[in-house]
Parts: sequence; C-alpha cells; structure tokens
Amino acid sequence: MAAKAARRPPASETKPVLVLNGPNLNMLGKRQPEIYGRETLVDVEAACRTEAKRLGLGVEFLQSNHEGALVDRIQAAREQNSGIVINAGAYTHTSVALLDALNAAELPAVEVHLSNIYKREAFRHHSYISPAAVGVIAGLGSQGYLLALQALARLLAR
Ligand code: CA2
Repeated sequence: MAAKAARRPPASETKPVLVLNGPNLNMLGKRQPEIYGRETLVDVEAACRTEAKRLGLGVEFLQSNHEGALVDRIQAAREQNSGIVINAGAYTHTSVALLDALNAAELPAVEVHLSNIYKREAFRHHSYISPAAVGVIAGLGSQGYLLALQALARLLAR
C-alpha cells in the first residue's frame, strides 16, 4: 500500500511567527538615527504585520530590555509559535542564555540586525546566537525583518 503523504497544515492553522526585539530597540527612531534610521519600533511592527499578512502568516511581537523575559518568551514559543525572528540587540554579543533557549526551542529562527555589525566595533562582530539561527540578516535596516519573515514563510511551507 502507498504511504500516506504527511499533511502540511494550511497557513490559517500555522502558529504565528514570533518577532523578538532585545534591549534598547524601544529607542528606535528616537536616538542615533544615523545608525538605526528614523523608523520607530511601532513602524517596524506595522511593516511586519503588513508583510506577514501578505505572506499568510500570523505574527506576534515582544520587545524587552530584560534577558530573562526574552528567555521566557523563547521557551513559550516552542509551543505557541512556528518560527522566530530575533534582533537580540546587545545580548547578541553576550548571551549564552539566549543561545541555549533558541536551541531548546527547536524552531527555525532568523537573526536580524538593523546595522551591519561587521562594519562596526570588533565586539559586535561575534554573535552568540548565530549557531541557533537558520540565517542572519544584517545591515539592511528594517527591511531585514521583512526578509526574515519571507524566509520563514518559505521554510514553513516546505
Ligand atoms: O544593528 C542592530 O540591530 C543591533 O542588534 C542593535 C543593537 C546593537 O547592540 C547590536 O550590536 C546591533 C543596539 C540596539 C539599540 O538600539 C537603539 C536604537 C536607537 C537609539 C539607541 C539604541
């Protein structure tokens, strides 16, 4: 007898993608526009919602300045979300806890940075969380979040 093909849930049944932003990203558009641009985090979220809708994905957001809150949300994502877009801010360069949480979540995660971290100070060149990511996007401003959503939409449709 022919094996039954595994059924992929329709987009409407797919759990939402989690977009996580780390410390100080709530300041976007309010300080240092020469590095991070003029868009606020509210603008970025609105653009993500529009793009997610176009892609047939649900989307949830959290920004936190607290490492533990980010770890808690990544742990919850294992049950509640289908994938993760993460800009961990400065925790990118310091946090083994976020790396461990992302590995334990076993979800596709795309790491995003607004700025090109490789053009900046040497301490920004290393990311603790990249080994847990399917891909990394840096230097394209807020467009990076939309590209990350596109990448996850493709991966989740497989
Ligand atoms: O380029 C990125 O997206 C970063 O993740 C942003 C982090 C930085 O520590 C990383 O090296 C690269 C900083 C986020 C702080 O965002 C601000 C935005 C406006 C004003 C002040 C801070």
